[in-house]
Amino acid sequence: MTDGLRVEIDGPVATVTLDRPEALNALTVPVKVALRKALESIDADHSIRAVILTGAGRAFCAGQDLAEREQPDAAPLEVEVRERYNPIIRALRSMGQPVIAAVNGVAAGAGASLAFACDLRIAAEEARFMLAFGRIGLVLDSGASWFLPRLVGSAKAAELALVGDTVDAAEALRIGLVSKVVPGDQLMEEARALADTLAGGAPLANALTKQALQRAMTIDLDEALEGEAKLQGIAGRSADHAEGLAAFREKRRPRFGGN
Ligand code: LHQ
Repeated sequence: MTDGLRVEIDGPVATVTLDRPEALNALTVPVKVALRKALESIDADHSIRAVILTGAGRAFCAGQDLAEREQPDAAPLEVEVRERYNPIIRALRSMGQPVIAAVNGVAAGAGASLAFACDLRIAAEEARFMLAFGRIGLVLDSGASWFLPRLVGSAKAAELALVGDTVDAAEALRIGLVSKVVPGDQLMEEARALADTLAGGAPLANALTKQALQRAMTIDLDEALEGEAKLQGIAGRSADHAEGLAAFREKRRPRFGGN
């Protein structure tokens, strides 16, 4: 627990909550440092098999804390992005566990980027996404320029990034930015049910699947086919694969041990 960030571990599921509701969970240096550390330590904890990222109060995350940027000792933007934001995005992508963004309210600027970097996104009816960068004379960062065209296609990405319209939850579902929209009071229950489903899967297979899906975004079909063969070799040698086969044979649910 750090000021501005809450991490709760309940069985195989870690819930990471951005927790500065008075500032719509805007990201300060201490929160960014704590978030990076939390993600790295979750990655190293093999008892955790799924992660939920959400926000306290009525927002998911309003992006960079703009008041902090007014401080005389604020790092140059380029340094802030390279040293504070980028490592968080890399941590979300490289951690073995699947990460669900439970988008409870507005996700603006780098807050939207955080949600984009997660493996799955479900949203409350009150959620909305704002590519707020342009409104303050900045460009997309924290991976938004990379994720957005891949999530919604280049035409819609250009519209969202350049026109800067707010995308409400229904539109986010329609364009494929989120995979489910639920009433706000059911969001965490839904996120937990999804996390439990993921946590019941084979951890190594989940981690390798995450890797394969990410690599597939930047390689051609031949490389993808070869990559799948290699990863299948690794998964195929795991105890979890043997357990999956045994469970099928014995007509029972598998109990994956994570090795
Ligand atoms: C905030 C913020 C906030 C501080 C609401 N900061 N206090 C940029 C620079 C550096 C490095 C790298 O990356 C980036 C990337 C970015 O993230 S750029 C984008 C930064 N974010 C924004 O431009 C969004 C700014 N916020 C808003 O436009 C609105 O607050 C939204 C549309 C999100 C919500 O509007 P409302 O529902 O009307 O709420 P509000 O504006 O009244 O905000 C409530 C409080 O939260 C308020 O404080 P107060 O003391 O007056 O109650 C806001 O000042 C505070 N807050 N966002 N980013």
